[in-house]
Amino acid sequence: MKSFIVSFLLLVIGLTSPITQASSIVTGEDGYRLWMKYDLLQNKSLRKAYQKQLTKWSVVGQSETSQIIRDELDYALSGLLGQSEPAGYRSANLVVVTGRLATRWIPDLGDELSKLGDEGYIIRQVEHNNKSVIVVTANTDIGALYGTFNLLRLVQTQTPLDAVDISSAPKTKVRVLNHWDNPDRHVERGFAGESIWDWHKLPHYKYQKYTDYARANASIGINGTVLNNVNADPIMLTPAYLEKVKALADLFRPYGLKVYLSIKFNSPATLGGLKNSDPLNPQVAKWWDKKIAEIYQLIPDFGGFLVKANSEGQPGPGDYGRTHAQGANMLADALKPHGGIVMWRAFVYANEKNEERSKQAYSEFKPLDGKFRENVMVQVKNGPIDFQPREPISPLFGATQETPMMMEFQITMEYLGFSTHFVYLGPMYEEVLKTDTYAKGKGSTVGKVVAGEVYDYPLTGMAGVSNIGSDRNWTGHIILQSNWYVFGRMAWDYNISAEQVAEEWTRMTLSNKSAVVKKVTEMMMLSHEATVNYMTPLGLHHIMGTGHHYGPAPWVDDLGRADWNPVYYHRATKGGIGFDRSPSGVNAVEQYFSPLKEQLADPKSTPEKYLLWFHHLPWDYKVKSSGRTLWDEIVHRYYLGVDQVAQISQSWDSLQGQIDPLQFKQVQMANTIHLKEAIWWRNACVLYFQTFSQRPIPPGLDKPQGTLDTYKAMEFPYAPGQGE
Ligand code: BDP
Repeated sequence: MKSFIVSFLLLVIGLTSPITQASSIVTGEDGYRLWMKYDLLQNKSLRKAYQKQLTKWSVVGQSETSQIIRDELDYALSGLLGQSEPAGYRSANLVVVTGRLATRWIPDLGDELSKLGDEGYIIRQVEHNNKSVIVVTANTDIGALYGTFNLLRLVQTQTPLDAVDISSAPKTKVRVLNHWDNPDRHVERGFAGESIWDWHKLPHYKYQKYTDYARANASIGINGTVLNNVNADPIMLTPAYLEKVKALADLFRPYGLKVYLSIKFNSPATLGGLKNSDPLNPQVAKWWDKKIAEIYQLIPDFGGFLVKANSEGQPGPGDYGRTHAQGANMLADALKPHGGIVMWRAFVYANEKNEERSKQAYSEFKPLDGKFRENVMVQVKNGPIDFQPREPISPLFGATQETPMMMEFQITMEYLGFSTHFVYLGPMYEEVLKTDTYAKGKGSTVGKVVAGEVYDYPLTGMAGVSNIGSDRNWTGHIILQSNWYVFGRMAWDYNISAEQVAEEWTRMTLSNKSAVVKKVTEMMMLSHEATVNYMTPLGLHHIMGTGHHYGPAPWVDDLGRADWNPVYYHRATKGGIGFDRSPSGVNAVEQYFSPLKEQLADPKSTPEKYLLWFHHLPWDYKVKSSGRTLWDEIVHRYYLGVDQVAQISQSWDSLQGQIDPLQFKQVQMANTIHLKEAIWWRNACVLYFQTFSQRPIPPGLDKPQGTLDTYKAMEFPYAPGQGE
């Protein structure tokens, strides 16, 4: 009887339980492992070849970094090849060795290594004692770590190693992520959860994620991290927080990752109780001296400071009538004896200046060339305004012979669809880095300027505003991991192509099947252009929603500052659209070198992608590439953008069953949002601009759904990532 009751109850529970079909337990790739998956290689013949070449390995060295290399090799090779055997250096087929000892395997090494500097490396197949050995060597253990990651990348992407011979050294010295993370874990412009730094639990509680973060950065050559927001909270410089910073620095050190902090310029007054924070006040300089000594006491290899000053309400030397150079130099002098640097941001603009916003950074910093100390870099955003989906280059690149311009890219997608739009930023970074400034004649590309190859800068660097958060998959969207990845790869080598990086990232993260690699690479390469098309085609810019920057709001005209309003930027009237920055307008083109200056001065020679950035043109203006009127062309591009997103989404759907189901589903869900939002962008913008153009939607295109009023009425008080 008892067993009958039990069976009956079980039956009832079974019938009412929703778990009837597929299991609710899902395992698979959730994105945590990033591009360091190391799953067993499916290509058997290659796997066999690698097993012969790599299974028996030896890492010569005793440092913490050497141990990290051992751990990584063991973990990676066991995974990729199903075999890993630490061996003595005599019997090993793979040897990782630092410094002159390498001549034991490469007797004719000469000064090859010394030319590669502190971070470069060589990976070479040699004959040694009648057997083939692969040698990874560098001047330092960190260089050897980078080399090891490169070797693993070759295996992960199934590149044969026979006769491998690679020498590589970074083209820029400082390759840093900028975290816009606040002490309360809110990330300004962050769309992947909270800050990964749990300040409250530091210094004692150290998540494994911190170590994995350092590993991931080392794997792509990133060698620094600015832990906190440029809109800095002075609390970061208090003793309690410096202990927390130290805990992270200690974890990151063996991965070659230096720690930097953003500082608030008025800290001497707010934290130190001084009367002011004037950089020429000796008390102020003294306060910084002491504070900096305190930091180095805790963190002997501390990197230095990132400073946002006199920008968007932040305090700065201008508050005391001093220049940016005077402010930066005061900090640089205090950091110098410890080896620290200052990254001083050029993102400054003010309403009161009576100069068009896109021109202000140049006007402010160009005259200061030569006035900065040797341990200062000026960190400038890639475009003259502000991380728009597409901008021409900032005219500051190439304009300063003595002051290093450091590149600042945004990796997080503040203006590009947050973390639900499928946008690979490689093509955008490449477009910027390969643009010719003509600073010293043809071929003076932005990449070369930044790398100190046009002018011999004492310091060089690239910064990327991080898209990392507490989300399990780090970046909120699997595909957006590739933006962290490509930033690192291009900071190391500005010459590398976005396509090559897309392909290698796909192989490491999604699949090595060539059909999948081809498809995903194509989607990635299309994605940035698609986004520009449905958001801001033909050089339109800054027409996003107020404050949060989510979605379209080209109609906004009531913000406190003229240059915060979308209408300031697109200037649509019944007569036409676009911003006249040519000599007949605000003449922003004068800040560029010839022949770029002349090219951009004339709508006929301006690349169409920047047309409305530099020119105000009538709606009937004939667009060269298509022969359409400007109005028709704008509308066509908005529609094209949506079609391209639909194409990406369908293409992704066709991969079902060919990649991990969890990865597949995450991206598929995001694609649904992406398409919906692309349509929203298109409809809202086309309807709005139509009120000026008063022209019909060109034949062959559907009428946009909805009414302008409904789009205008949309509000998003809780959109993620908002600023202060
Ligand atoms: C803007 C962001 C703002 C940042 C600012 C900056 O909206 O949150 O503080 O850039 O770079 O694009 O300082």
